[in-house]
Amino acid sequence: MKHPHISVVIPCYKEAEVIERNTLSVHGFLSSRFERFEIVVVTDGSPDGTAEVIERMILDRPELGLVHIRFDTNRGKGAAVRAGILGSRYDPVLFADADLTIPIGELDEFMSAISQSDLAIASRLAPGSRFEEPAPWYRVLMARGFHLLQILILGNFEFSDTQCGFKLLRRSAALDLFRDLTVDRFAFDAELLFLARRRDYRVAILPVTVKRDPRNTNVRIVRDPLEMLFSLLRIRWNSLTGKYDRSAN
Ligand SMILES: Nc1nc2c(ncn2[C@@H]2O[C@H](COP(=O)(O)OP(=O)(O)O)[C@@H](O)[C@H]2O)c(=O)[nH]1
Ligand SMILES: [Mg+2]
Repeated sequence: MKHPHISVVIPCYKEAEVIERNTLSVHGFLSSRFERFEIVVVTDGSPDGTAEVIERMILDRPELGLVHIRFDTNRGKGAAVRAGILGSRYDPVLFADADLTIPIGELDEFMSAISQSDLAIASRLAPGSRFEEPAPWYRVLMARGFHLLQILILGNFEFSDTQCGFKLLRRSAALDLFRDLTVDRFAFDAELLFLARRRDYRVAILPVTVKRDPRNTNVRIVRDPLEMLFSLLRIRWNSLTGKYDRSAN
């Protein structure tokens, strides 16, 4: 039996080469598992024509029902995912990286997990995760370093891999959390999980298969870690100054 519905948000920056193929494969998978679904692609001024590829797909293949949220200038992955989630329709909501380094087939396990939790997040460090090819040593170092900073600054002992781009959320939790997120770039996942824990959401951590990523990353190895450190400090500051307290509604 098929699941009733889902929204899938895909942030895209410099993905012109892979986005058509990958969107089609996500579409094929969702068609086999869900009665209704939408794929929300969010672009923000990629210099390689990513947005134009999506626009052409929408014209050539209207039956795919792609939704394109398009910004003209770069805002960052966090801002893109936030816009996609807040602009989506269905419950639950998945956000997934455009390069499909976590294959969309993993969603089956996540759908089972979400029946018992509010968020189901992929962790490359969870027992049972498999790498098709080992990650480069400097990325492993960056990931470990980022977790250490999160322990020190946010007291996050629980989530060792906050950054994996494959997270499924119940719609109510997604709206409640994303409405209050402030980080526009890569550290938004750390803010999401910090807030999820603070608000006592149930988070399932799932192992995944990690595919080889054949192309270059958007992560810059000096600038982004620095920027992410400042984001963590800002999250701590926001928390101390009551910015994450729920507004009365
Ligand atoms: N819209 C948008 N998407 C982004 C941005 N930066 C990264 N992404 C997307 O976020 C996902 C992860 O980025 P990627 O470069 O693959 O990072 P990595 O997998 O950690 O090396 C991919 O789908 C990217 O296209 C951005 O500034 N804007
Ligand atoms: Mg990637």
